[in-house]
Amino acid sequence: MTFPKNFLWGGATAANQLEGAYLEGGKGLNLADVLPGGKVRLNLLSQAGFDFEMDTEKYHYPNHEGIDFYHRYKEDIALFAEMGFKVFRMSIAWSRIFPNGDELEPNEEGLAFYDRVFDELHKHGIEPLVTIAHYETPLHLIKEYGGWKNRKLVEFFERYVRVIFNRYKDKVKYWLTFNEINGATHMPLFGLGFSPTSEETRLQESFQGLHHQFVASAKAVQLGHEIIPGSQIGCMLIYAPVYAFDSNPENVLYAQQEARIFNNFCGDVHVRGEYPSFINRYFKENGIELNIQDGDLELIKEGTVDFISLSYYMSRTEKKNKTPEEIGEGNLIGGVKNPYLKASDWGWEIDPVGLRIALNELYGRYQKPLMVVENGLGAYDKVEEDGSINDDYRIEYLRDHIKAMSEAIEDGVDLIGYTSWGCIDLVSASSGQYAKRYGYIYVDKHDDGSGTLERRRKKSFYWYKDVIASNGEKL
Ligand code: BGP
Repeated sequence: MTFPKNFLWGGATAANQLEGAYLEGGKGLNLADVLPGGKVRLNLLSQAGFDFEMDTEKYHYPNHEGIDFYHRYKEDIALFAEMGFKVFRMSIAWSRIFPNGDELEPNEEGLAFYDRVFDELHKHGIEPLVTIAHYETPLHLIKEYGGWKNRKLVEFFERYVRVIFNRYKDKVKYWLTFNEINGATHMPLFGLGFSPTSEETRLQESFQGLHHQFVASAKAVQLGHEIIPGSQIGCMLIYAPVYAFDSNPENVLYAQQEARIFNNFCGDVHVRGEYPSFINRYFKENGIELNIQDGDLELIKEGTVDFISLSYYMSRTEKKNKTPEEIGEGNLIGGVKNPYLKASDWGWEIDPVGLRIALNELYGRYQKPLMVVENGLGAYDKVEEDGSINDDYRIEYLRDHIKAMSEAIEDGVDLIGYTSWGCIDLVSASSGQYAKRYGYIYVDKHDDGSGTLERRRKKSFYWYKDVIASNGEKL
């Protein structure tokens, strides 16, 4: 295997999915706090007009407790260190720093919490990689301002970013602006913090929201470079190579068009610093008109990212005229079933070769360093009578994807790190379940609310430790 000497091996999480303590330390409510758990979440997420009130009689809200990382971070970080992590991807919950999002002064208790976490990481020689916005827009900004549809959020975000850069300038070098920014048109609620007014307005509202995030991201890159010399600020894309279902040129063209909108558009703006030419026709055909203010395009040009990070879970196979029956079940971004691929228990198609393709596409397009900051298998785990968890399926999945990364490096791709998703079991974002587990570390917590929250090392824990120790040689 070929991994560079200082390759950043580690794991990834997000505040709302593991911290819990949702009302402690002066934290305000955020989007994740009002998303019910269980399969109902996915349906609610994709419908227009989502109701942001909590109904605790009817639903439960797993993100309120998460896996209680807020109180157990020392134990968890010690386990990451035992595996040999070089880097730990986490997010800062905006509403811990600005409980409502629009205050002038930050919440000291929230700031102090992340100081403790970063100090603990450094104590173990682990570099933090921080996502600034990971599906956790403060609820007040959603209810009062309509989320990222509203230009005001650029200003609030800038204030938040300035505060955290100044506070953590000696502790955090690697930053990511918006998690999976390009997923926004599919699920605006997650990334943009609003539910579309109607199906008809979804695209218009989402692209306007994206424009605000591009401006905010560029501003963050500029501020980061100013406040933290030597900082590395990246974008974050959910990347799914798009295959044509067959060699019918109509399908090939369609696959290419879908890939441009989904995979390339946001990357082009973040990395090249300009709206790509292909988007004009798409905007025209879909009746999208952006409100772009003076200076926005210049700012976007000046605030391009230092590296590109991506989540990779699956590829997507496309056909121009697909029937509803052909649409792959569980594939979040549409597409038809690929006859060559098996799927996870949640219907996500497993395709390690697709990761090699993704890395080559991205590096070929931008020639910027890449980091895979999410990848993994959500699966049901079983605790044996002797307490062991033999997750060979997860090891196999990760091994195949790590091999694919090694091949991409051989192909010439500049890949600098890998943080697999959910290195410790946590609440699933799309399904709101504990049962969908990704971790090397098992957490005794279940969807009916039961469980001691005790941590246990799975078989994959020992496997990943060896992978890191051998710099990817021992798979
Ligand atoms: C990504 C998100 C993560 C995460 C992961 C796995 O889209 O950035 O927050 O949860 O997917 O998805 P899920 O939890 O739905 O299985």
